[in-house]
Amino acid sequence: MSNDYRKMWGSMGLDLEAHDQLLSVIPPAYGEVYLSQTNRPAGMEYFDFVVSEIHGQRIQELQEHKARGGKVVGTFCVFVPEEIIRAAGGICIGLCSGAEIGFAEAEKVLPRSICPLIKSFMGFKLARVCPYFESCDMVVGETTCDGKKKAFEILNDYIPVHVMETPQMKREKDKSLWNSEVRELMARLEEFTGQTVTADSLRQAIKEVNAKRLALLRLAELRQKSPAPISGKDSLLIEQIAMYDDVRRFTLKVNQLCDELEARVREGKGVSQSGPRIIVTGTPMAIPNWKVPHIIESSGAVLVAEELCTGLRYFENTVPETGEDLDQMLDFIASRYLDINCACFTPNPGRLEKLIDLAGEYRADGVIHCSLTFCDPYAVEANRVEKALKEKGIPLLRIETDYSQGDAAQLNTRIEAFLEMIG
Ligand code: BJ8
Repeated sequence: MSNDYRKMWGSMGLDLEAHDQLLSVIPPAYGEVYLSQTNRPAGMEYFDFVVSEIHGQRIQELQEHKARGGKVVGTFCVFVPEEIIRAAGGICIGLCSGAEIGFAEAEKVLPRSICPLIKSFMGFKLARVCPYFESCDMVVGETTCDGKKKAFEILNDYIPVHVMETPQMKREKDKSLWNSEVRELMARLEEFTGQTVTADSLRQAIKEVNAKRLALLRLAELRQKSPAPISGKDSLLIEQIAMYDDVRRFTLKVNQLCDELEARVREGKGVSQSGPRIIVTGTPMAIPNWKVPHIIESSGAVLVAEELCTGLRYFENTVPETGEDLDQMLDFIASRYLDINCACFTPNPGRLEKLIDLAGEYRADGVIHCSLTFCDPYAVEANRVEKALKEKGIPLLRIETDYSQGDAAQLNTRIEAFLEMIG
């Protein structure tokens, strides 16, 4: 890191010793997974810098925003409308929850057998190791899966949590419920930040967040080319950084990278020419969870798309910019978010249709369904995914994993066998 941030971390109440441990694991892991890649686009330099400053520059920006009276709002799900947080003057941070550090603390308040993503967010808060979490003034949660919904009750003992009731189905009455939840969130944020959301502030926020999503979509679509001009690991990293970086700067950097990738496509340059093209689908892969993509690409395949919430589900839809007044904009926002194909919905045919379309558009040779251990919605829905893909003749491998490296060798063997099978 370019500066010494210890004073800042100390003033935020971080457990500096535990935090040192966390920071000491990132550079070697990043070096092995990312910096060892060859032929990377020059535009990745910005994203490497963001990781090198992971608890530095961006945290300083958040602290400066707070010093000016602004609020920072943490989220754990792509269902939380970031446009509204921005329009109310807040900064929205997708909290990562992708590492095991803090599990021992988390297990004091949670069962051991719970999804690692939930254990991770509780652990980060209780162990005071995440400066993003410590920068947050409130968290907006949701009632997507049972584990998260109940964990938010506990988290509320440590930080104010507003929970949005996300419907489990997509009928008209569910849409009405969601519309009212979106409006309630706006009222709660206005009260919390002291800023009224106006038609102008919301319109501006919609435009900025749309621009970010469109830049990510542009990047994704470039990966339909063969050879793909960028690795899946690099793309995933960018999708992970999208959750917390400054929106305008991030959008600019992704678009600059895409300009470079377009030139690579014209020159026929890219990653692996001959390896199988793989789509990964399932539960989110929060930073620094790169285990499965690293195994896939180290085995000679190229990851061409992520049907994940740290992937296409986050940016494939935008909010129409034609809303004439606040009310219509809120309706458009509600409807855009309800289109997300999370396995917490029943039934969830949109995800299956999307996967089949993606396999064609990205010329995928196979799909890897990857769910976190103890995640019932995705583990059960894997059956529907398998059935739908089988009917279309698309090969699928199902895996379940957590944040440890304990199963890496076994996953490696299974993934290599799958890749060999699909040729
Ligand atoms: S929209 S996928 S981000 S809920 S992995 S905590 S589901 S037990 S993360 Fe998710 Fe929103 Fe859906 Fe996306 Fe529960 Fe499963 Fe854990 Fe999960």
